[in-house]
Amino acid sequence: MPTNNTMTESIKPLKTMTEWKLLEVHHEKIARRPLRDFFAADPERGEKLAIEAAGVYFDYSKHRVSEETIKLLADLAEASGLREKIEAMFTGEKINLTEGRAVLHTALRAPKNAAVVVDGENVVPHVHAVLERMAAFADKLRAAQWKGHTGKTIKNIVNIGIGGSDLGPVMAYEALKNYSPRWLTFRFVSNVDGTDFAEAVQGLDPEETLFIVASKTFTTQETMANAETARDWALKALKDKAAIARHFVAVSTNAAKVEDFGIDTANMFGFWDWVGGRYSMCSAIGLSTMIAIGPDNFRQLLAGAHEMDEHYRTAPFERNIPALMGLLGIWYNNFFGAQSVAVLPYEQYLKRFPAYLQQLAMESNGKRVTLDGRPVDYQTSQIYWGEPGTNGQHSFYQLIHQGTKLIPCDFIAFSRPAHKLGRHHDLLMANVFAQAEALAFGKTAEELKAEGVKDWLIPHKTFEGDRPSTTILLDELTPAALGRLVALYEHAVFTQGMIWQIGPFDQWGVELGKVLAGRIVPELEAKTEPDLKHDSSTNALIRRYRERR
Ligand code: G6Q
Repeated sequence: MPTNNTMTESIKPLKTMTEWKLLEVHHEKIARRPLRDFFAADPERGEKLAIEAAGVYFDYSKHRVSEETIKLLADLAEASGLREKIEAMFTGEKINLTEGRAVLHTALRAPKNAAVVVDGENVVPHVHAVLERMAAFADKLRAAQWKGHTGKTIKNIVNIGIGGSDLGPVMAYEALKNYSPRWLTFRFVSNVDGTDFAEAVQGLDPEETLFIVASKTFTTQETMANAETARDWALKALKDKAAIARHFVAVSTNAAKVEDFGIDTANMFGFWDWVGGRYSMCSAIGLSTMIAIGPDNFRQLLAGAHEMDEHYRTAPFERNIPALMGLLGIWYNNFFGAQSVAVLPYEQYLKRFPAYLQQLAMESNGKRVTLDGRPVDYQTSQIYWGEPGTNGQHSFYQLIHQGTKLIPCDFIAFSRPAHKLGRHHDLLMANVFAQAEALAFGKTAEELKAEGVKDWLIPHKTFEGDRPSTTILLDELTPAALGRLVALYEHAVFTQGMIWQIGPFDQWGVELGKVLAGRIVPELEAKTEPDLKHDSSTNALIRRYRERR
């Protein structure tokens, strides 16, 4: 294991830390105190337990916490070396220990005059050089000046990528669709299931279609299969290999593989090993986003993220939005035993935000050993899930209100609508405020009785309340606002990983399945009956598939 690293400096096992034990004692004391009580005791709680920074209003007053809880959580963060670890990340220390890499998604949105040194080199000028090349390319496309092989204007952009090379770009495109010129069509292909490709190119004219092959490694099975199918699809119509140069560009760190595929490296946009897949939407992986919203708006997105980065790096933990978001997650996950977090955007354009967040949080913190290899004796990442409001209210909210599970919620909303349409926005916002209110304060048997509800119905109609939630309010869903939100969650995830003493930047857990699939492919494709050596279940499934396909 690497030594002399801020990540491995002698930190005591989490549960033996004084700060942890104090939180356990404190939890015993306040866990059963109703939120109604907290609010009655302090008429200003709703304003006191809220932070406004980096363009985000973060109301955490409807959490089962006192000011002392926040202090104790902040103490835990300090004692865990979070301050030093944030600095280590921002300054390019190789904190991704198991892969020996720096972790510098923050450098992707650093201003031009900043300096972040990795292996003796300032990476910021490289970041800006790529951004400028991306901008020149995006401008050309947006000005209808990028022509296909037969001279027709490119109107369709198909991004091929998976995981980190897909979820961020899809989410950002959907979130900021309203900023894109509608004569350009954007589609995204990720799944190796042929349905994904077939549907993505439905109705598209190959002469007007450009593929972005987005893959950090340029070896990912799904992406390469889709890219090859795309090449066949394009060449079938264009009938000339020279067409590839006008219809394919690549985003990758692997120039050799890009060249092997047949893409001119002049049409390749690079990034670096210090950008993790799920942290890459601010890098060239965001090329589709930049084409959709334009270079200036893309820079706004980066500026918004940078604003949140600076807030995270400098604000004291008790007033630090990402740190608090992470710590509140720990409070419920590790002290109340809550297993999940519901992310509920009251903005239809954020419909893919929960899916994006699932990878960010669960691939980062879904780990069972500490950085120095000890099995953890506490819970790590929560399960993230969610759907936009108000739709979810007519489906799974029942369980959050009256079920047996404790599910802390993140409500995300905007003061100004993307579309001013009659009363729609007031109705939407009334719902988000009402849900947080209902979850927190519920409805008591006495209140129901006073309303004349029959005795036998009272248990069914009672809402216990004390369901915690955060309300995250921004002014408007702009590119900058999206950047702020993304950085907020990235840093909340980092905060938790650091407290849990795990490594948030690797993903060894996705490897085994890939290796096994690689072994099974030739067994499925074999002309003669293969000699299967799996367990009896896998053998039988393979045989049945071969017989019936
Ligand atoms: C993300 C993961 C993973 C990765 C994909 C795609 O953090 O590493 O989701 O982004 O496996 O990888 P490539 O970009 O190399 O194709």
